[in-house]
Amino acid sequence: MFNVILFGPPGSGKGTQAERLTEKYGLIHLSTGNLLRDEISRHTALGMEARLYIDKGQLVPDDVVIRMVGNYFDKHNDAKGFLFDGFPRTVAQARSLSTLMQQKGSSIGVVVELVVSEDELVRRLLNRGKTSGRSDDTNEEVVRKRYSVYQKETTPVAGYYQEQGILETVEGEGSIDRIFEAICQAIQERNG
Ligand code: B4P
Repeated sequence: MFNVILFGPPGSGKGTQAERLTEKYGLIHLSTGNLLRDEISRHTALGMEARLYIDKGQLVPDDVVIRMVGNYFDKHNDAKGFLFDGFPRTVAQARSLSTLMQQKGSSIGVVVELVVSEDELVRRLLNRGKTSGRSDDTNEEVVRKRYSVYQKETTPVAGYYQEQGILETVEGEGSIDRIFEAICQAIQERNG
């Protein structure tokens, strides 16, 4: 089992690259953002709770996200590997993921961090907001709040994986194809 984490700020292209990577490597795509939006569209209790946070640009509480990820794992026992997109977003989530991996007798092979400037992120997300129907992409204040939450709560996760020696950094600005190639190279170096 080879597991990859795609890491980076909101709008850095995690979702965009994840689609291609899962196809190329036959991994199961675990996007907590997609799972939460699915819960919201089905009007579940979890979705209703999550929406309160997402609409304000805040993170959904760790216990809610971790439970949801655990359930998703249970449904994919035969996976040959996972691509984590947008998870973990806090050090508490990273520690829970380590425990879940140990229980499966597995580990994270590589964490690929996409680096993009704040101005480019805001531009991309507001642009997506014109067509996506995503309420968290239409308001510049909410978009900037997401970035400040990322800096405060999520960037320490990079340090957590740096200490484990599995963090790779990729320039996330430029063509989608070129960024994809750079990510594949980082994965292949670790997956021999
Ligand atoms: P997510 O769904 O994870 O989404 P994201 O961070 O906004 O976007 P992503 O980085 O995937 O960008 P994308 O490829 O789409 O999170 C949404 C919310 O859910 C969070 O704010 C939070 O509230 C909640 N949440 C999710 N996971 C959570 C967790 N683990 N814990 C707590 N809360 C959680 O790209 C963005 C745009 O850029 C697209 O329009 C794309 O076309 C464009 N783009 C991509 N690559 C480009 C390139 N190279 N050049 C130009 N444009 C590009």
